[in-house]
Amino acid sequence: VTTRQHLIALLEKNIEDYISGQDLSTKLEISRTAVWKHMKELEKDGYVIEAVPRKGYKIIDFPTKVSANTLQWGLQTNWLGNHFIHRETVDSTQTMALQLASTGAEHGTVVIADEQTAGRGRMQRNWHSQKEQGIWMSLILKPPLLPNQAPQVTLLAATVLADVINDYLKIRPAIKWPNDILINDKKVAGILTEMQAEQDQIQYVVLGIGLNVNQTEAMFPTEIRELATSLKMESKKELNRTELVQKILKTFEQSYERFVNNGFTDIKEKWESYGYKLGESVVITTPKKQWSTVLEGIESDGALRVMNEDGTRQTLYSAEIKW
Ligand code: BTX
Repeated sequence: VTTRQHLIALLEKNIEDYISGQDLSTKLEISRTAVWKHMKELEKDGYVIEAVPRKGYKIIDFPTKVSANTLQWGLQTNWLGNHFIHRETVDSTQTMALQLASTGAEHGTVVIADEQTAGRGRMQRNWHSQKEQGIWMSLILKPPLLPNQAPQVTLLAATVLADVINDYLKIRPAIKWPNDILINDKKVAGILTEMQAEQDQIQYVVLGIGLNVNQTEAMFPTEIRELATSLKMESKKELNRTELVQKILKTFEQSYERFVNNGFTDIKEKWESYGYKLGESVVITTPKKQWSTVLEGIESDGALRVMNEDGTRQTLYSAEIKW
């Protein structure tokens, strides 16, 4: 814990009251001038601090601006986000994280940006990442898994996002196979997993999460206006991105640890409880044929399980689905 983090913790604990410069100086073991300098730094990060002679200091308002500091204060994780890299603008947090991972960035490193100029989706598609309106972040993970288990990390991330939205906004989202998060049939988040592996071991996974938070409809480009939504559009509430990132990381860390210790069963069950159109009939197209089938669930390797009209079961690793 740095002095700054300690200071913030003390101020937050005393939110109703002033805490004197002397008190802070004793508890932090720094001079009163140093306390004052720290306050000036906090103000630069967007904290509004009131200083009253003979009473002391008090936080009046918290930053809305996201920074590595604000993200770390109040973060309740053990290892995820211990190393935070925040940029106002990048081409893609995914590209940056892959670069960092290839040069040895540690497990749990989080790269996050206010804006991406070339956000990426799957298969060279692009991901629209409006400045300061969403969460655009990539997690560097080194899971003790075989390369063919990597899709499980994507499914895990989808359940985490769904849980956070469900708990925080009391809106139950759906997970559309393989990895879209939908609210009222519109896409609110996407997940992109990329990895580096040797034959029998994953070296690292870079898990990209794009979550639309405070966009209004007009902020989306016309091509995606019909299919995209944001948490604000669905909940009618402006949301604090820092708080949301912290909730996602906390929930992710807990879920990831359960997964590593106990395996995939719980996640599979949870995924299926959010699964979009499970039990319903859809039309599937593969390069060879097109047919109508019922979605049943997922397999532990992330494949989609369907039940055909003739009663046969089938697992699909990739398919074009008409929803
Ligand atoms: P995807 O290929 O499933 O989705 C991409 C498609 O979704 C696009 O072709 C477009 O139709 C639609 N789309 C684009 N932007 C948005 C948006 N903001 N909201 C809803 N729909 C949209 C999903 O790929 C994976 C996206 C991962 C994004 C994260 S952000 C942090 C990290 N960095 C990075 O470059 N990518 C990941």
